[in-house]
Amino acid sequence: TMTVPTKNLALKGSNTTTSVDGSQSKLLDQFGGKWDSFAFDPIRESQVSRAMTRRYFADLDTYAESDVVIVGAGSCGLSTAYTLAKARPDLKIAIIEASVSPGGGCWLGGQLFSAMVLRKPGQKFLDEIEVPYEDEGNYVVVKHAALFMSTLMSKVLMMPNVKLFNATCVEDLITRPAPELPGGVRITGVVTNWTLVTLHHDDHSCMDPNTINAPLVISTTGHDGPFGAFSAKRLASMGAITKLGGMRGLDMNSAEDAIVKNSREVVPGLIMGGMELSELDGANRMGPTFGAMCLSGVKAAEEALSVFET
Ligand code: AHZ
Repeated sequence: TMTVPTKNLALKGSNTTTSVDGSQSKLLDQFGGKWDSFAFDPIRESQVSRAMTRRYFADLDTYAESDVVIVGAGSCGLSTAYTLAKARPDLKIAIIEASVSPGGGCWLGGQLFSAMVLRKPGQKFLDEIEVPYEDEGNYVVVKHAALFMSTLMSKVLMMPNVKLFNATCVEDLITRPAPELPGGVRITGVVTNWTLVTLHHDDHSCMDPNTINAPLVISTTGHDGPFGAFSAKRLASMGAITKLGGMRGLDMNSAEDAIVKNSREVVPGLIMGGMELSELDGANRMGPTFGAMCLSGVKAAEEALSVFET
């Protein structure tokens, strides 16, 4: 049972926590019963360093050849990761997120308000990840957008076949010539760097990147902005697509349907989802309704599943 600390906690010399129903907490017993004699297990600093570096570099080694790279850990990217990793626990999925904190624009609702709106049937994704909501008829409301994002993120991070590399930027795509295919190239992985390095290519020389090979890249980098629409813009600049459509104005009804329906493999080896698609296709934006981001993720994952089935 959860213990709610009362004023007793603040009483000097008190070693017990009283819950609302008056029962004594067992929590302190687990920590030795007395704060005066409390001590953590001893450690040498190098153990901490090695615990982190060994795992990080083992992960870099493991995921240098991935089955899928998801670029961007916003609401669409993480919905994609959840759906795909759950359906195919055998696939090795790397998520590359430029920001230190994953989640993209999904920590708050509209105009930085807390509540998050999803139009139906977006609530089915909330049911799947067990996020509670208020049912308002044609739409549902999650009491805090951060509840949605933190729940989704924790479910994805707990999956053994997923590794999130945050503070890491995709700064190019790996390509192979494919003259027989539309666009003439196949995407076969991503070029990465620590974001702090990416931000300083102009004032430092010789900071070459790293790479991840993967037969499938799923790009969900959001609409244009400091890092947004990365793959759409790069595909245009390398001539793999003829032009960028450019995101249109806000129209919730048409925008959400279009983003979900059009989440697809846009060039061989690269699936695109979420608001990045609006820049590619010239689709409307939807503003602060998030059902399309979840279901675009489901559609992108489904497209990925069909790639692995063929
Ligand atoms: O940091 C970016 C963010 O977390 C990350 N990202 C962008 N470029 C990257 C790169 N390498 C690695 N080159 C990169 N990571 O991608 C994430 C995109 O998340 P987002 O929340 O911006 O996009 P989304 O499509 O998942 O969700 C869009 C949410 C919006 S915007 C909108 C509107 O403006 O009308 N409405 C909704 C629902």
